[in-house]
Amino acid sequence: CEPEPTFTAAEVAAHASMADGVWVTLGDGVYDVTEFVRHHPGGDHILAAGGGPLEPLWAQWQVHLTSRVMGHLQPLRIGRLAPADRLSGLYNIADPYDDEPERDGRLGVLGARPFDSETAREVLATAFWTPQHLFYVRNHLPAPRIDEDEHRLTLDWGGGRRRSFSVRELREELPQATLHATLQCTGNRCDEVEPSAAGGIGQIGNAWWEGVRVRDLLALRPPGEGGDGEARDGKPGGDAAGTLHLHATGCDGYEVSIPLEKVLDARGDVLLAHSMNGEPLSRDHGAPLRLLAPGFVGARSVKWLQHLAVRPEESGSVWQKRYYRMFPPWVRDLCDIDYDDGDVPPVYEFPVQSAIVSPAAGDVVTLGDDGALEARGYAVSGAGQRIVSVRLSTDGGESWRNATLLGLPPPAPPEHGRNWSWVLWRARVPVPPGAREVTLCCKAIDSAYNTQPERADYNLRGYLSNASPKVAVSVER
Ligand code: MTE
Ligand code: MO
Repeated sequence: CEPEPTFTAAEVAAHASMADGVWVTLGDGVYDVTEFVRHHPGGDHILAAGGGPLEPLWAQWQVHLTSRVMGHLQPLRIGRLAPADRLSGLYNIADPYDDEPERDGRLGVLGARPFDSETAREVLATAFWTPQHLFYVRNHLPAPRIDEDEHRLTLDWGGGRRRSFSVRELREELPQATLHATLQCTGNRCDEVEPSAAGGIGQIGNAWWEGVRVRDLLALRPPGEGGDGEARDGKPGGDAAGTLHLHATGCDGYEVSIPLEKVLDARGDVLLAHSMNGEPLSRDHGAPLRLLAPGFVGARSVKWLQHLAVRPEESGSVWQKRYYRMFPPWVRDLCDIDYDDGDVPPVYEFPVQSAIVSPAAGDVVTLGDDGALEARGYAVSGAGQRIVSVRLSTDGGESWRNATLLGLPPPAPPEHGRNWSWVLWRARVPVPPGAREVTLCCKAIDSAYNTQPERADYNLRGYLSNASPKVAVSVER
């Protein structure tokens, strides 16, 4: 076989744009990734590494760059890097995770780098407002540290209309709104659908958020030339379905989009939040600014918000295109997914959800004199409906008992369709006489009479896992 051509670091460095071609190195290999960059949703990040080593990117994105990516890279190898240049550029890679925030030891850690955790179990069914330091944290990348005096949020309406805002302006000069809303990760309870996934019932929390309504910000549109988000010839812009999208980008590089409709809807309640439960946002929860799209999966509520843009298509980011889409049950391997297929739509709203927080599976419970056990948990509608009832059964659904709903009434009851907070609930559930083992199950029902499925269909990432919860316990009398 032919000897591989050898390239110097300088030759590689001359290929750092789409015009000149995009070359990168990894170890001793030189790769021409021009076409990959053109077609891959994460291509921009690789383009940024163009003309140089891929290792720093690798260090930062370790979870996303797996052996599968290596598989994509191998066929693109065009030669080897000159031995003298092999370590240049690598010697001073800083550990991107060496400046993570301090975290409360009571968070249930699911992943360390990036940090992924569950709300502290002890507050899950007892605190209506989840304290910020005990509220689950889900990061995809290192947590950025932002100087809020310097930070500016840019808003791009399309068509060259742009404006930027300082954090102080957003906090002090624009009308403020308060939002009561549950935030829930797309993967809450994922282990019940895909047992290999790290998860439990704690990727959820509830808080009151303060900030500026994004629709109020959008209303400040400066004059401009028209453009993407613009009505043309009386026809609205937008994708095939005429939908416009709001792209949201965080300082960590994370980006997703949401349909603009949700933001423009006066009842959509999308907030640009700067505080949580009356405290400024902590670093882990997105300081100084984050998006809060209530009723939508947590993934849409972009933290460390840096840029908002109205566009006629969905964001092309990996998180928009490859994650947070609902894979059909027959897809068993990530390699089998055709992301452009209509069978893989993005996930926005969260369906009706509930969980039994106590007892936990495997607990030995002592019955009271009434022959009943005490259960506690949470329930939330997702679509903004009110939870009207949470029912529990210990006999496989033959008989049901209503739980007492412990929702903290806000100063004014939320309007129809704008109930974004969870309710906590408590119930005493009778146990069949003589039973030594019982399976407790529950089911939440919202004001539109949506409820939870008996069983969830399989999906590869365990997303939107909301089947009627079941907890098996032993009974002591
Ligand atoms: N925003 C940025 N910039 N980076 C992220 O990694 N994670 C998302 C979302 N916003 C994320 C982000 C996901 S998947 C979830 S579930 C929520 O933030 C979690 O918010 P929290 O960490 O404040 O609980
Ligand atoms: Mo998430």
